[in-house]
Amino acid sequence: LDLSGQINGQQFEHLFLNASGVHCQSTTELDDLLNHPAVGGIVTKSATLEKRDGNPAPRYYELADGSINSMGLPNFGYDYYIDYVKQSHAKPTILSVAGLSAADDVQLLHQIQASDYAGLTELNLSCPNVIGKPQMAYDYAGTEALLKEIFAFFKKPLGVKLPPYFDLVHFDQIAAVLNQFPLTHVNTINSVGNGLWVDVASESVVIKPKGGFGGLGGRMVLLTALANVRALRQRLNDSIKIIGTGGVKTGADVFAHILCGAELVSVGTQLQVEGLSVYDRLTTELSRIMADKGYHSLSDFRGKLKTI
Ligand code: RRO
Repeated sequence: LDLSGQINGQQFEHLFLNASGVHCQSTTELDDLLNHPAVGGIVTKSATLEKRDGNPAPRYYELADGSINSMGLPNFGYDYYIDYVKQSHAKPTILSVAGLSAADDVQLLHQIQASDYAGLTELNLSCPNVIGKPQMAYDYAGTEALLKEIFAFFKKPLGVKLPPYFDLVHFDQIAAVLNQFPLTHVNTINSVGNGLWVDVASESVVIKPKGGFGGLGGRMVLLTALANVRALRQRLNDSIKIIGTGGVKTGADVFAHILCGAELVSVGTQLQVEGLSVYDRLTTELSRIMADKGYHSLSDFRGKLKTI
């Protein structure tokens, strides 16, 4: 079976990636992913200009049907990740960067432009957990102005990580902004921002930062993720590929992401829960579904979701 996809002409021999934030903060973790046969490429933890410890623990909590996090961008800093992705790797790399401000974003991208990194970059416009910093991609005019400033000097392959949208007009608005730029891809969705879990026995929240509010991931966000992949695939230029992220627990979930139009699929919470063997299980489950249906490659059904 052909489980490959392409972004900006870069071949991913296998569709699976990690979702940024999970198993990708250290070079050891990134190596683990790259060495796994069922992983097609990697995304780094979003890098800020300087190293950050992130928010106080507990800052990640697993629920029956997903996760809530307010990590607060713990990462080893831009220099650490650019050094890693600049090395020669057998699989494609995606360098995720997240400024703490639009000015930081611009500075990060200037540094990438000036470096000899030739791979993909992904600008995280959707971190929900830095206190006092709203998710940029909910500000359509701000996102447009930022991307205008960036594409005036940035000539390397660039995609963006988006937050989930919940209104059809908002899909129209963000797509109208993104379609103005030569983006290689959008990665959708980031966590569903600022959920709140209440533990009834202890009458308490379960994570410490922000009074318990945090980004939701895992199976509970699958329907939102599929809607975002589908709605953006219907609205974005064909040249902008979609990385489907959110809610993947089974091979059927992966199949659904592809049907909605995903080129590649990321696994976040379920990778955290299950470890790297999740990729073997998902590959087996997806392959069985495809074989049963007589499909040989993802392109046999990618984007071909039927409506009634
Ligand atoms: O580090 C985080 O708190 C975090 C980030 Br940058 C993000 O983009 N998404 C998320 O759920 N957590």
